[in-house]
Amino acid sequence: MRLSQYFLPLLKENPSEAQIVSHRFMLRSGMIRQQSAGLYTWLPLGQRVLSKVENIVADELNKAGCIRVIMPTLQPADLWKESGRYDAYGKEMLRITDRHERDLLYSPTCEEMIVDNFRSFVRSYKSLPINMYQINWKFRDEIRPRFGVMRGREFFMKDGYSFHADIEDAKREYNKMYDVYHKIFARLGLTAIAVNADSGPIGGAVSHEFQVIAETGESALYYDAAFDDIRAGKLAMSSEEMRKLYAAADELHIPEKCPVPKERLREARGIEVGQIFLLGRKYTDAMNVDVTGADGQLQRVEMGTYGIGVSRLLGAIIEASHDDNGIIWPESVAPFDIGLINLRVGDIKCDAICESLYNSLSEQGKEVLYDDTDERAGGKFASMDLIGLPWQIVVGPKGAEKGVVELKNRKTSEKQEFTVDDCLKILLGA
Ligand code: 5CA
Repeated sequence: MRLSQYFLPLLKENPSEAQIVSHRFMLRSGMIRQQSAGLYTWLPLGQRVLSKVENIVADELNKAGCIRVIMPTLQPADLWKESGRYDAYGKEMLRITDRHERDLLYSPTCEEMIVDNFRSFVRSYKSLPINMYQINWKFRDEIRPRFGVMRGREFFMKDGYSFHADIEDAKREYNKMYDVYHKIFARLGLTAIAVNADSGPIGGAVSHEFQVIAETGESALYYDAAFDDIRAGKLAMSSEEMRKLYAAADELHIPEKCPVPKERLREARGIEVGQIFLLGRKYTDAMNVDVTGADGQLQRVEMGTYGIGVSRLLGAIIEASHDDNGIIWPESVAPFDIGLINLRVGDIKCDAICESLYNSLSEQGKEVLYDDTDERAGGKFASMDLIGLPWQIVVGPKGAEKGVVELKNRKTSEKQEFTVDDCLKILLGA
């Protein structure tokens, strides 16, 4: 992508409404624009990252045998009246009436509709288990939308739902999702701590929230100090071992009952990037969902549900990975792999080197943002640092004379000169 032909509306000043660093950098780097409280346009740079995060989430779920669907965001109220949640959900649910005076709502989550789909097709225990998910927009009329995409009103969420013949099988899937979530967050460059949590309006007896530690997080957490060693890479543990360590959300932490001695107990704030729930029969009881069992008798279906805040994850990644100059994207989700800076557009040698790098890298499948504008050097460097691409190639007239370019690693700030060929070799991993 040539910057001169791209749409990258960067902001020079810090927007006054942004109280936390991720919100500030998302606005300044032209990723999002607020349309109204908690509603955002995803500008081109933001859209690219959102898609990459979505694809990683989908990839890991697909590998784990989950099946993708899409359900409507606008839903008939009838289903929600049947489950009893139409009234219970309260003001967070956006209610709409269509031209025929039918009650609709904008889905804040999707248990009712997936259950309705399930019961209209599945008759036998032989079809179980089934784990279906969607990645789709949700609306919750949050009383205090804030911190940008962290607490939006409309937000992008992965919501998964599993159906089982018995509770043991539902627990097995729950544990599997617990592991899959750790894999997903690791691919996004995050270490999440799974804390025991209250299941709230979604319901179910067992629930874990996946929390990314950050000072600006909205949740208070208490956990065994071992998690800090895991986060620092000093200790490796399987999810099974991690499950045995103490970790609780604020509402479930009772100091008198805490099994961890004070000196090993850590208190921190976290960003909840996902939550899983062992639902049991909450919805299948309310909506009468049975299958025929091995003995020919009808039996009630057991469920689990598994959420990930896909749009919130972008904020969490930035909170975890930035410096004073801007975002530092992990390679897995960076909007482009490489920023190519031409310091003297119009100079024959600079232009030729840039064109050749741009073409060679693009042909090899690398995503390159080529700054071919005539902005001054300082501005180009600042913009590239702000948007946080993992690599920058700087092509200036002096180097171009000798056929060398400078390669900068955004994360380490390390800069080194290379011939054009060596630079290509490094970036293409040859
Ligand atoms: N049906 C269940 C599982 S899919 C469910 O809705 N779970 S949830 O309520 O915990 O939401 C799933 C995830 O969505 C949360 O863990 C959080 O990361 C994200 N989320 C929830 N509310 C918001 C919001 N207002 N803005 C951004 N992300 C949100």
